[in-house]
Amino acid sequence: LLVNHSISFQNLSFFYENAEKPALKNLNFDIKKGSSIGLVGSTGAGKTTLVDLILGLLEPSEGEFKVDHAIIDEKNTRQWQKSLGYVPQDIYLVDASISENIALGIPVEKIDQSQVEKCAELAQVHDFILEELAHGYQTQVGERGVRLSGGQRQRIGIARALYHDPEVLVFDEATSALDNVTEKAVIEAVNILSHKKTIIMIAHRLSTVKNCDQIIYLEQGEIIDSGNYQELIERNPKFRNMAI
Ligand code: DGT
Ligand code: MG
Repeated sequence: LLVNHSISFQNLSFFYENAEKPALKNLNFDIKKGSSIGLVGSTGAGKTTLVDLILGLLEPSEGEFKVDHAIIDEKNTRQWQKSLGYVPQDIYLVDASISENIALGIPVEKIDQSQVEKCAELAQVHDFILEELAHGYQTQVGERGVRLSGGQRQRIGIARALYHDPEVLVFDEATSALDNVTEKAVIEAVNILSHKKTIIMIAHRLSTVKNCDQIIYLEQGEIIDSGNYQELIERNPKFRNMAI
């Protein structure tokens, strides 16, 4: 159970309470272990709702969400969540050191500092921590510490998701506050890991998902097209417009 971590959605729909329209409508697709998938679509298309289903925070209203052919339910949700690394749209920093924020939930004496720094390097935030923060990894952040910018917080969030070396990485607009050069470096670093990890990347910007094996294009809760970047650019005028 939950060994290969291949994900599948079968006739999946989701309705929020009291909503007139479904937030997701009859989705069918598979994500193979070790592949990278991009989810794109305009605001309100249903991207975060889909991520919340993958994370086991929401249950399908209709149809099925399966991992390795098993429906994710109360019995296996926690087991599934342990294999996930998630970077939300907004990163929450606790009042603690940078190291504690990256190794979130680990008691200070058990933090693997070399793993913290390795993950910070992949997330392109290691140099910033060493060069710009007075006490490096021991600098206090959060409400009572140093204030970090949106892009700095995002990179801490990415390092945090990498710390536990998860099988599956889920990025919800996780690089939206980064400049193009930094975003490209983060994505390249993450793609190096992707031969063994499954990567699910949500984005507004097409450049973020350009190198994904498969891109799913959502509009008003429905998949209106899917394929790799080149295929979609060639056949889908709406997708082409997003690229401009
Ligand atoms: P974004 O983050 O602005 O790019 O938009 P998405 O693609 O992440 O959209 P999402 O999944 O947040 O919303 C999809 C639809 O569901 C949209 O019509 C708003 C609606 N919706 C989202 N969250 C809730 C909620 O908690 N309650 C209700 N009633 N509707 C919600
Ligand atoms: Mg969203």
